[in-house]
Amino acid sequence: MLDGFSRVVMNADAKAAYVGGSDLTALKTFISEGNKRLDAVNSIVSNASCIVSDAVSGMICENPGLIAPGGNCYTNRRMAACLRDGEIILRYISYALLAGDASVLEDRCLNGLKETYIALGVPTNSSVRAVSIMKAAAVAFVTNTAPKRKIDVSSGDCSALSSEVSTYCDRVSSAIS
Ligand SMILES: CCC1=C(C)/C(=C/C2=NC(=C\c3[nH]c(/C=C4\NC(=O)[C@H](C)[C@H]4CC)c(C)c3CCC(=O)O)/C(CCC(=O)O)=C2C)NC1=O
Repeated sequence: MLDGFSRVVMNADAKAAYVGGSDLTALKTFISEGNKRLDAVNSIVSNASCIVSDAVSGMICENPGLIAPGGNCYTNRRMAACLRDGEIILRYISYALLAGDASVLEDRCLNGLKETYIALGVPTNSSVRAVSIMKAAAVAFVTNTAPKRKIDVSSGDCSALSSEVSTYCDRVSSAIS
């Protein structure tokens, strides 16, 4: 598992080079914008169950066959497994956003997930849809534009963080597609 700093060290070491130039500039920004990043993570995790349940119910509303006999969310056990998977995925996305690096998400969550889903008959298109709803919600929380859940935080430009969290969500979708 890497973070923004260890990633720079690993890349530099691979080239037997000193850390410098644009890498140091990027890390300076990582530090100076650190509080913003912590607020962004906090905004997602303190609304996590709302984000997950909204995404899963949206996915089901669009495709009610999922909760009919034969559907992959049919029975409480599978419904619970689906909600739990949503929580797991969002949790790893939040770790990646905190670390400023996708490796924790890749290594501990996405590695082998597609194969697991195929083996269990979990429909990947529906999972991708749930992730896309979580993405829209995560972006709204990072930019503090979720209409009914605005938090009291000093305002600033969070466009870089919102696109960063979007790339982690996109990474999940492409890993299971
Ligand atoms: C470390 C990270 C980690 C991940 C990511 C993980 C995923 C994961 N999801 C599973 C099952 C599952 N996942 C789902 C999810 C869904 N079904 C749908 O129709 C929806 C599209 C979707 C929810 C959005 C369901 C229903 C099952 C149970 C399938 C079954 O047993 O028939 C299983 C099989 C074992 C189990 O049922 O607990 C694993 C390993 N486990 C982990 O430890």
